[in-house]
Amino acid sequence: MPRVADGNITPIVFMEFSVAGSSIDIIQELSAVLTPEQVAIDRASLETYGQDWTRFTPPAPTAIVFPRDTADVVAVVECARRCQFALVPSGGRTGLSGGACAANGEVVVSMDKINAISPVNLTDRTVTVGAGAITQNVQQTARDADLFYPVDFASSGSSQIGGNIATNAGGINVIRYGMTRDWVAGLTVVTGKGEVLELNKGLMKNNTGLDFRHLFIGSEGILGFITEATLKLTAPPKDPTVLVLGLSDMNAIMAVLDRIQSTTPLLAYEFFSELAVSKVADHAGVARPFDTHTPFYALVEFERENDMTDAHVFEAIEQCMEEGWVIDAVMSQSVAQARALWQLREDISETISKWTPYKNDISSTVSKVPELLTAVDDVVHENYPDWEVVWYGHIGDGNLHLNILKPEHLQIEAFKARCSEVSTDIFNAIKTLGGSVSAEHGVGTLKAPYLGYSKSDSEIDAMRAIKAIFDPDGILNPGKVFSIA
Ligand code: 2HG
Ligand code: ZN
Repeated sequence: MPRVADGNITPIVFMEFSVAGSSIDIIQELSAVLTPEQVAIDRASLETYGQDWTRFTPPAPTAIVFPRDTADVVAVVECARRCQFALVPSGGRTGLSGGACAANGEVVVSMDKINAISPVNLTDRTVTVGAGAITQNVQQTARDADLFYPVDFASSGSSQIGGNIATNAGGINVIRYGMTRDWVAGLTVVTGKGEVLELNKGLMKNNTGLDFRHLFIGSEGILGFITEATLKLTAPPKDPTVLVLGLSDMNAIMAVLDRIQSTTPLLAYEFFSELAVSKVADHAGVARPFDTHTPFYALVEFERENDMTDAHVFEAIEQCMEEGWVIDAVMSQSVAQARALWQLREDISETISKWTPYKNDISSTVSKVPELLTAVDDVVHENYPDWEVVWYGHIGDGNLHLNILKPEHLQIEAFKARCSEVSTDIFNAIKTLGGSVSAEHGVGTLKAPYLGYSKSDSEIDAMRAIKAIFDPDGILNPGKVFSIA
């Protein structure tokens, strides 16, 4: 059972877990502050809601609660403070860093029932949604109003807005539209003290000192629960068109990006390796873009802004072919074809999940990406020359996804142990280049031991002190972001 840390200001260290009362007391208390129907303790719910997509820690929550509104969340937080048990926020649980896992008897707070989507405000160009609203439903609501919510990724059919905000989700359009942070105009949050904060209230201009909205965005549930958000919307892109290019080598990836971007603003610039293509072709039935096999592929998406766009793009591709950077190319002629080409990229993560990959989600500035990729690839290949390494990612914004596939003969624990032997070499390479150990998936539990490779001691101390202000009893998502000492 979880015992939460004392209310010291800093540092907060979550050493061990036990609770003052028994789990039966906790369930009774929760059923009293909510209703018994809002508290689940059946095995299926505990297993489902006790983990995210990392599947690295066995789920072991005490109970799952389903608040219906902000007031319910306040009631749960007050109950947790009074009875001293820990809470784990839960959205669509599509996270890949273990941020929503409950492995130590915590109570999981699911946002599933706080999922209302208000009508779009056409004047403000915003939409206000409950934290549990599914990303795809929000995107559709915007589309129905001839507007666009541009944050998008493969898991948008099940991820929830609250989770996206709590992890500052990125995805495939960051090169053009930025991260989730750029689309949040207002937030309602419940802190670990049970206070309700209305942050920025949907305003476009609001220079009144510190903007706490940005503290809660990307805070991974360690400061409070996001219960509602007002999101900015924009005009949809005109006739998005997709190109898939077969590339000669890694250096060509950046050269091609520079050349195309010099005339045409891009909506997306993604890359993936030949091994990634062979996996989605062989195991997900996705059609190859063309017969030619090349070491790397780039997926380019652009909007047809005017009559000159196609001419500019064709000219760029021709030059890239003359330079020997592009070996083969295909361009979508319809929305359906564009979707089919996107599958080559978007189906990779799910397809390779059956090899329980060791994942890393890393970044550098865009210009340093080739150096980063070479340095990390060298570390991995020196140590595991025979292992399959699948590279892909949002290379146009500097974000690489490294997935090392588990060889069939190796047990999962042995595989994890072998991989963690190279983690420090990988993270040292990232640190040397001034990159990040978590580009878009968050820190959670998996990257917590490595936070120091991307943040200084002073920054981490300040983060702990800020947590202590909003969560003095340390009841919120213990063991996430900060390593357990
Ligand atoms: C993607 O870009 C996701 O497909 C998942 O961020 C990345 O599975 C991964 O490593
Ligand atoms: Zn990604």
